[in-house]
Amino acid sequence: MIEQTFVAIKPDGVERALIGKVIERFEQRGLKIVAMKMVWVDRDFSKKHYSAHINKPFYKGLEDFIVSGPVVAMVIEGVNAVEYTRKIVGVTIPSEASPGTIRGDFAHQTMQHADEHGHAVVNIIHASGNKEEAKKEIDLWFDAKEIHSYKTVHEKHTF
Ligand code: FUP
Repeated sequence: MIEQTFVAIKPDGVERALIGKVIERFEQRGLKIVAMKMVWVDRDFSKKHYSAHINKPFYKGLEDFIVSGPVVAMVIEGVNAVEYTRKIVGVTIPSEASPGTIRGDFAHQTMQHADEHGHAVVNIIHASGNKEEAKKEIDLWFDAKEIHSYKTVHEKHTF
């Protein structure tokens, strides 16, 4: 099943100059980037994106973090793209993310450390958790005209 999912390289990933390395992880797996832009979101937008978390104790720190610098937003397309993208990203808390995943290779923070310092878990990247979230987030971040339909060289030459 060809799906589209939403990914954003968060301010820590952008500031650490990991944009290229993160994008490479998706490209090397054969997933296709069909939309991409750099956006510096404001607090209103953060509340829309993280609407499910607004009433949670960690929301304030999460909002402070996501508005602290620009993010690179993408729509990624491929077979089972929602699930594979989450696999490539790794679990939420870097200290628990497996080596080989983006969070497991480029971050190491624990939830306890973040809580003790009153800030969000800094984990490089966001990826939609399921198909419904992917649709909601793609619609929130991108206009339909910003999402492109094209064939990769593999599609052109092998099908
Ligand atoms: P994920 O789906 O992996 O992005 O994680 P969640 O939707 O559960 O959480 C959204 C963001 O909130 C995560 F990137 C990390 C952050 N968070 C905290 O900072 N503290 C918490 O206790 C839980 C989540």
